[in-house]
Amino acid sequence: MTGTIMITGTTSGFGEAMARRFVRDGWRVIGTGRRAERLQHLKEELGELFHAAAFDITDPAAIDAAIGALPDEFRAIDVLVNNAGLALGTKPAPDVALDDWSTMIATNVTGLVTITHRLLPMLIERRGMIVNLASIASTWPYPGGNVYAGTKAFVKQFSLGLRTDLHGKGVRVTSIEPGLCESEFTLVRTGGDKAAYDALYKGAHALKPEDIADTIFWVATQPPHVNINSLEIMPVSQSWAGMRVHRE
Ligand code: 8X3
Repeated sequence: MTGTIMITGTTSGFGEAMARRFVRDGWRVIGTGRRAERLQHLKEELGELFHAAAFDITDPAAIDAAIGALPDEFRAIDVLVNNAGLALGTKPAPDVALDDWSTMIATNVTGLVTITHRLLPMLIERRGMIVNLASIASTWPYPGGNVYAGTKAFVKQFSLGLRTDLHGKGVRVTSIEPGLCESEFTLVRTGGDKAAYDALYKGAHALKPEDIADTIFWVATQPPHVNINSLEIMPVSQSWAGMRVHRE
């Protein structure tokens, strides 16, 4: 089984690993992201099955232009993977700059919703599929998660809501909820602090982007009557913390 898949945010991490995974099995992949050179490198590596569509997910006109400019063989999209997203910082809410919150909402929520809305008619017509990258933070609060976790709770619930509204239309929708994974995501989150990055992953045997790419490949290649609603995935080393009580 193959088809055409659009994966947002393929310039690093999960998205880049997914582009490789799907091309390996003969899918046509439209990879998106802001960093055109990184997309160009992927294009050189992956060849004719990969189309680089450089745009900023927070710019609706750029989304429209990129979709309008797709080459003929990439125009019929079967699967949309909403992977583009970011976390900025792990400071407690009172210490976070409002701009950081706004940036996360613009990408993780507004950008995701905009491109989904744009492609929905085609995905319905083609009885296609939407895979949304949520997070363990969708469900489990942790200190410093604040707005990042809020955006991911939105993504999870939006996925379930979409699936409900698409009842009977043959469109599959999945929420993928990864935990600790070693990728550029954390370098962005720490503002490029390599020492904090190294400390977080030291001895943790975190998930790798390829683990998530393999999982999403499995989800997308289930028979058409099977819908994986949601999948939460952690490394073995990660689990839940207990409740806290503050005492006066
Ligand atoms: C982020 C997951 O475990 O790094 O979506 O907070 S975790």
